[in-house]
Amino acid sequence: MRTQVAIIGAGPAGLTLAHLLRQHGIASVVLEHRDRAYVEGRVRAGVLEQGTVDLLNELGVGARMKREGLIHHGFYLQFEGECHRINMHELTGGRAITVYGQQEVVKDLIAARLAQGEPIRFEVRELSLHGLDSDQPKVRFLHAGEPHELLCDYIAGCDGYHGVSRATIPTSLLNIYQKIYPFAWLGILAHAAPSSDELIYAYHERGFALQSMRSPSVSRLYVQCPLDDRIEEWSDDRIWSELHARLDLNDGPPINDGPIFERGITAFRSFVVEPMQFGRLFLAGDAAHTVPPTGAKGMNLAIADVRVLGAALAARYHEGRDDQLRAYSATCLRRIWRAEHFSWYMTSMLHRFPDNDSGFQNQMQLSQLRYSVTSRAAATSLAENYVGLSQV
Ligand code: RFL
Ligand code: PHB
Repeated sequence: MRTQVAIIGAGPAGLTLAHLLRQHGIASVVLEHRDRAYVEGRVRAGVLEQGTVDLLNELGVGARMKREGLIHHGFYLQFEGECHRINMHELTGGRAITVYGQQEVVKDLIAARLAQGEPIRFEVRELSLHGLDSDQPKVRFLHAGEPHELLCDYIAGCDGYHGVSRATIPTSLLNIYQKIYPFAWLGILAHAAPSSDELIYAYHERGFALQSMRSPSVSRLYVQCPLDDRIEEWSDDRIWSELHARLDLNDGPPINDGPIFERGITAFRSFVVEPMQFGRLFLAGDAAHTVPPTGAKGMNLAIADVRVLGAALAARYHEGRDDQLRAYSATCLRRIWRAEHFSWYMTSMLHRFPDNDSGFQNQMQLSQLRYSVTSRAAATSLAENYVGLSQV
């Protein structure tokens, strides 16, 4: 078997890259460890930056997103018993975000790829990468129990934080930066109408909480919880009472309860690997970097990486130039470090830190929150990072 670009992983990064390459007439094969239903059912991100929405539309996969996605022009910061709106639209010259579930994006990308008759191999096993520093790299894997070898020119490692691509690069060649946070998020999906038409990020003495949504009848809600909590320790009653305690205000509508149909606990990690390339292997998305979800940047960064990679590969195949491929890592890392900072900053401002004995940290957070909602300069900085910067 031979292709031009072997893509490891059918998450947002790998699938978007496959569509970008096809647009440039470049052949690729997507190899995915899980089955289709698992990949399409994995509940994660919900906030798409304008740049992500524009790219999905350019690729011709945006029709359902246009119909079902919710366009938000602002979000709320809630603290000290009051809710304050950050008017992103006004502060950023008309930009907005779209609330549309990551698994819906993934479903749309898979359906369009299969309708084009292009290959995605699900349920590949024991995948390994070879000859990365030669000009004929290969991918070996098992599919339906049979061994296969895929020859290619380049490999895109889009296999997420736990994938094999990054692990194949000799660690002595990589700089790794990381920060672990001392808390997690418990996230749910519930059949309940969101009580607010925009997202609410709440700083509360019991811990952070977030009200987001997937549709006018489905709420996506998160509460900060201890790092080692297990999901079985959280009954439905406990989840709702914690959400009410942190999100309800005296003078506003309480959040709406409803049947919970999805729940999970997510640990927080800031992680960057540098460079994002080894020979003919290019890393993209969570394979190369992760952010805590507070800034809603992970999927947007994954898609921003493959936009750069797709253009660099097109320049290589159609103009014989490899300058963009050589600059790939440095180009992406500018945006990645900006998003790392913003995600760390939002996380630090909005959560309760367990080792906060003196209360000094709380005072810093409250002061920063008050500044964010009273100074136009501070609000603009927050808003332009949240909607996504076009220049980094
Ligand atoms: P993914 O989505 O992890 O996809 C990687 C794919 O590779 C497959 N794979 C392999 N395939 C073959 N062989 C192997 N050896 C393989 N190992 C793994 C996996 O099965 C998988 O299908 O990575 P990608 O494409 O880089 O996308 C990254 C995003 O998924 C991630 O950054 C976001 O979900 C982060 N995130 C958010 N991002 C946003 O932009 N906005 C948000 O609002 C947002 N909220 C969130 C989030 C992540 C969360 N969790 C659960 C981590 C909220 C949460 C709760
Ligand atoms: C979500 O809707 O899942 C979501 C929204 C905002 C975030 C993180 C997750 O910051």
